[in-house]
Amino acid sequence: MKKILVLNGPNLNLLGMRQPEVYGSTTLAEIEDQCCAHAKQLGVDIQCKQSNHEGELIDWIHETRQTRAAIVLNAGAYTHTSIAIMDAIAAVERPVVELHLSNIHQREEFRHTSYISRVAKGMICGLGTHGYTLAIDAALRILEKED
Ligand code: CA2
Repeated sequence: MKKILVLNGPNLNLLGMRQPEVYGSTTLAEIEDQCCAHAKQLGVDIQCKQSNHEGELIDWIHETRQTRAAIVLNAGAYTHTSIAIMDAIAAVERPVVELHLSNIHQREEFRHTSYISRVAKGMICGLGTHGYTLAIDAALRILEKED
């Protein structure tokens, strides 16, 4: 069974509780439930994790060398700042699908730059929570093509 890690970065634990006009009213727990239900339909084994800490996210990316085949990643604001996460992704050589709820290109200038995009296979943004299931589909397609 294909294995996919769905990884969420800083402040995404607040989804549904603050700024619903930007990020919607769905909570992270609800998104994770949707991801699990979708994965079950596809016959994919997924694990969902969230951290507010850059080092912890990096440790989990490293662990995919032993445990996961692909990563769906919403790195939150670390998208725009973290060379360390970019380096971790490059080091583990696992396919990454980058994901954002909002359309980062329609927002402030500082959100237009993504370090993750430099090492991701592709990126989905601006489609809200639907983006997560789309990203799982994309990750699975990439893994199937690798076989
Ligand atoms: O659109 C996305 O998914 C982002 O990755 C979300 C990040 C933002 O820094 C990126 O530029 C785009 C922010 C996540 C913060 O989530 C919150 C949720 C509720 C209340 C406050 C923040």
